[in-house]
Amino acid sequence: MYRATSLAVALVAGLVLGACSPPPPPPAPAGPDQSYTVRGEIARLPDPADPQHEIWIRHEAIPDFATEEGQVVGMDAMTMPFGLDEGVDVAGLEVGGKIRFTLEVRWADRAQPAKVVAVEALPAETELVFAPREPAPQAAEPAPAPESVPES
Ligand SMILES: [Cu+2]
Repeated sequence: MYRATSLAVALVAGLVLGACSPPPPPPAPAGPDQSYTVRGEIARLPDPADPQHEIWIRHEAIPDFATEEGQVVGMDAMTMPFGLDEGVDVAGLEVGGKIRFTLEVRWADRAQPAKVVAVEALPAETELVFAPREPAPQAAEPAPAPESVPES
């Protein structure tokens, strides 16, 4: 009888302890491989008909931009499309507007590895610098414009 009782006590204690222990944490959402804070100017707002939900931004250089292998190669200033996270409200944004944005890179997302996850409007008088990330080495000819999209 003593045995049975102690077993019951142990079981109850186990249940109580079990009830008090915190539930296992949910699997952590996978963080980005890299995250950058970049400034730029909106070149084109997302087209509601575009399933890719892309925003075009003329961005300043990103000197610490790294490849999938983690090699820092930098990115010059250019105009290019980025995926725009569904949670970002574009209501207050306009083409030509100056912004600071958070760019998250997830290389596993082959279709759209670089996504803008936050956008903050900057004052119109903000002076942005659309120069290459480093001064070009002494060149005989002027370097071509860094933009990937010619500006008209
Ligand atoms: Cu770029």
